[in-house]
Amino acid sequence: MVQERTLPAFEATSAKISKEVGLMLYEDMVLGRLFEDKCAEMYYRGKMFGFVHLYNGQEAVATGVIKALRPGKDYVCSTYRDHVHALSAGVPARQVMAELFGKATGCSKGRGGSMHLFSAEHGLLGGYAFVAEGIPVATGAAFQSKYRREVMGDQSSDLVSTCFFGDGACNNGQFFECLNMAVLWKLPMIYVVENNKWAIGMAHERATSVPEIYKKAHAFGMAGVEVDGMDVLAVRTAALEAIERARAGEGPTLIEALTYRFRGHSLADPDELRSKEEKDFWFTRDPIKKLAAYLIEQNLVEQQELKEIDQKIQATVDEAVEFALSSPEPSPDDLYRYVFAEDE
Ligand SMILES: Cc1ncc(C[n+]2csc(CCOP(=O)(O)OP(=O)(O)O)c2C)c(N)n1
Repeated sequence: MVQERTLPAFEATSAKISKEVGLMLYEDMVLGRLFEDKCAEMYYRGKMFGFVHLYNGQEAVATGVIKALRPGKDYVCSTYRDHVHALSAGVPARQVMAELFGKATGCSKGRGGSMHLFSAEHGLLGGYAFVAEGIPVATGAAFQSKYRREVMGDQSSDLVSTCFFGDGACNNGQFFECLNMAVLWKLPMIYVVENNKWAIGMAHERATSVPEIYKKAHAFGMAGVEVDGMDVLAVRTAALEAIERARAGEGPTLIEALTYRFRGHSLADPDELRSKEEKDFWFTRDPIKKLAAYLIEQNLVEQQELKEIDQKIQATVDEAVEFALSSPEPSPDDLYRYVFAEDE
């Protein structure tokens, strides 16, 4: 096991969250967790096809960043590990589940599946199967946002673009090219590296010359911060600062969130390469338990309220499965629909 990085210090009370915000963050993380636990069950029951990559353990990153954005306006761009980003962006659980089942009622009309969730309505620019593929897409979205305001005079164009990707993506050329352009043009862009220490079976330190990814931002003159990716309040605080910077026209930020996936790379991965010692270490940092403990300790909520949220979310997830199961398959007559943008 590689020596764990020392987490940056963060005082939770400095986030000054209200009960309402605390419960909103808790609910969103529980939705991500329970939704994906159900995905695993459905995958092994043969309801989903192809690869399915779960996000269990990393929920504080999606929730901390996306719930700080303006829902349905700002952009969210993901990878093949995209279910929870879609849920945090507001895509209804039933539409995400139906997409995983390949049904016509899915958010990508059953054409995308697990790795290609998309929703224009929710600002979700897509899940992408190629490593680092979303980085130029999100950077382009940030460029058009700025271009509309500054060149076309649309003052209402102040959208911020966020892009989530893994540590493995940071050794890809697109990452460096986009960082350069984003700083050069001061784009309203937030790059969120979810450093979960592994790229399938490749340990980050074995493949990377400077393992502290946030430092690479500094080479471009970009703000780069590291954050405890298992602490939703720390992530939210870093995200709010980055969003403010982006909207003020002061350019992009790179946030490196130190996190961990609780399951194998995909549901087809027996997860034999990571040591038990390492996994046990990270299980104790479960972001949902951490937030629950904080909310109770601060007397913001009672255990019973959290339990009721858990039950409500479980019902939402169960309903999503019912919806997906009873939804129709895409019709062969529609094979050529949605190929061009003007097709509705
Ligand atoms: C361009 C490209 N090369 C290789 C792959 C095969 N591949 C799929 S996932 C993955 C690991 C990526 O790891 P990371 O970026 O750290 O993200 P994580 O899976 O940890 O979320 C690789 C190499 C791919 N999908 N795309």
